[in-house]
Amino acid sequence: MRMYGFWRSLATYRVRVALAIKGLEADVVSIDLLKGYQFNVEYTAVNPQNVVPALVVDDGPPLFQSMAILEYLNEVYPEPPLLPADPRGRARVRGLAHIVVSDGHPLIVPRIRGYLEKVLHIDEAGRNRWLQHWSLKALEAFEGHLTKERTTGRYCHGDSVTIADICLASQVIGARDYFKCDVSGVPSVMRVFDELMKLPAFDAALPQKQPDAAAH
Ligand SMILES: N[C@@H](CCC(=O)N[C@@H](CS)C(=O)NCC(=O)O)C(=O)O
Repeated sequence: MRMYGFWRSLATYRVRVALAIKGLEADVVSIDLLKGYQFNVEYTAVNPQNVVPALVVDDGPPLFQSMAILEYLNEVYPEPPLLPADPRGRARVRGLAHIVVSDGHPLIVPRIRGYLEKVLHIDEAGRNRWLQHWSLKALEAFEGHLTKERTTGRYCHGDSVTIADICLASQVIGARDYFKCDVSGVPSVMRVFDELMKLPAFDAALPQKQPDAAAH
């Protein structure tokens, strides 16, 4: 396998964790988002959306969108499962995951930050308010589910790691480490996050532990 990604990318983090949980290795091609290399013509041929990650698994076109990649990996490499066995459980886990992947994360990606700065001319303080606000909103929604639903366990859904945990971890890294949000208001989220960080797959995948982080 070959993964196009970037150390700081939260969507890439999600795929790194899933690969590690499944015991898979991929050669990594680093696409430097800070230098705008996602817009290079070579990378546009890989992913016309100009975002990472993309995963090459065979002779066909690369897989794209982290959620779709996680689902693919889970289907082709079923052990250990990243989704519950029951339809209702799967719906909950996917719902939690989409709080991050569909609603929270899209508001803080580089192209949105660039638009706020260069097109709307919002100053740095205003942009930081935006990033913190939307990062926390997603975590607060997660918190609401984790505290009120009895299927919450050691992790987001029971005592097995699921796709929801992978997405939650990526969102916490963005909120806490990148945008310096005060995460004291989401204690259940942070309890699960701390549990996840005890697992090598989550810890080894952390952005600052990637080889391409060294150059920055
Ligand atoms: N929904 C996509 C998001 C992909 C995405 O936006 N990736 C970011 C890095 S985390 C990126 O490459 N951004 C480039 C840009 O915004 O210009 C996924 O989950 O794969």
